[in-house]
Amino acid sequence: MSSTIASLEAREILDSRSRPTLEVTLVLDDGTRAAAGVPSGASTGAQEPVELRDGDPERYAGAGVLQAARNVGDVIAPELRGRPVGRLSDLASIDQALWELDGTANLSRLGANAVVGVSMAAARAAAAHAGTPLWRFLSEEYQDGRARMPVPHFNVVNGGAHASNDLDFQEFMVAPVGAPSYTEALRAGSEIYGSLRGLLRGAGQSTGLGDEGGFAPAVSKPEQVLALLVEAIEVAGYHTGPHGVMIAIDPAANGFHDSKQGIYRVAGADLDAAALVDRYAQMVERFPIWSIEDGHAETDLSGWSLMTQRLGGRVQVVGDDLLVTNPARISMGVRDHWATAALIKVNQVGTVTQTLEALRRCRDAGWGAMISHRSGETTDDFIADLAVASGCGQIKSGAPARGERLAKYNRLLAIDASASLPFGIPTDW
Ligand code: 2PG
Ligand code: MG
Repeated sequence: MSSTIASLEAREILDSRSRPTLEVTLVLDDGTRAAAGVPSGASTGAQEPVELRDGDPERYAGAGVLQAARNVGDVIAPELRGRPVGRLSDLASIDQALWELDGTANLSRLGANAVVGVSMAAARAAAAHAGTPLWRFLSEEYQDGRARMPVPHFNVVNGGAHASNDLDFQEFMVAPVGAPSYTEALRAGSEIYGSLRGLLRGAGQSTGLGDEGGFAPAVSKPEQVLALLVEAIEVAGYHTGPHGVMIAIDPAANGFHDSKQGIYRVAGADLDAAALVDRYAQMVERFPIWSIEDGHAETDLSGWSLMTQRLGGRVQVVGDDLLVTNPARISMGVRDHWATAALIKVNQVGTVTQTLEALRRCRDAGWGAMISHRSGETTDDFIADLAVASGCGQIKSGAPARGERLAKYNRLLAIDASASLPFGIPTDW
């Protein structure tokens, strides 16, 4: 049933922001070969495991990953060689061994970038060895056949840490929740992206792009962007609402939170946590927003609770930097009502096994979950299969533009064409 690991190595490649990252290659004894490209975030949570960077100012301004690559070949490979790969239980043992080998609480010795690349490559090798698509492998062995096509959340306007404009909020996404299929949802995203480009051009605005392929116009008020999105949706021939296209935002509030003064600075206004909730409430009233991620800073737990209490019945309240895909933090969040959903990023917790556990905790708690890319990406499409396998019904992978974003959306197209799966955000998963 299982094969065993014959070789494992990593090379330094570049990500979509022109920063070094890793490509890990794993070969099994039966000749199966699998690779993984490691993503990298810009707006990271303080509790995320740590990427290992060389710090050599002579190379890539210190961002090289040669040491992390050596750790894969010289430290991890000798430990994992000969280990079975073929079932999810094998992957769990490999992931456990990676943590033990690292020995720190945040993967800082081997590097979270090294560890996550090995874990993803091992999962892929297992599926390839079994002769089954990755989504089916993860879904059948672990998620008891709940596979479904996710609603894509297209980040069409970028701000915050992902663009050099004056927008404090990081992401403005359109989500064709009412589309008849994933394939039609992708078409809607592309057409809306096109109409938005036309509107920006018409207004004499820049159509330059941010890190995730969305436009980065010179506007500062989030409400201006939301109005623009509604117009773009309508110009493209769609309607807003639960049977059409909804909006999701990721303010990424760590980025505009002044922790010393306990205030948030939004488009020149100083707001305390409660006033920020009021501002979100007005936005939800005026615009078809269904999901708000990182509406407060990760340290502002009372802000989170207030938000969930006031708006949790109307919109999905998603924790990203707050929860960092960490099963233990998700359980804390469930217990203390910090949010109603978690963003799920494999490299934010370190291994595929823990990611699956994080998803399980969300599901068991009646929470939502959204699978996510990082702002620094490669053409690796792992998260597309993960989203389908989990059955959570939600994914964000940036704009419907640029190769590293489209790799995921196009992989989902291929899955949609090859299998007859339900589409949409499930009420119960
Ligand atoms: C986020 C992510 C992805 P980053 O905040 O949700 O969009 O950004 O990868 O920079 O953390
Ligand atoms: Mg986020």
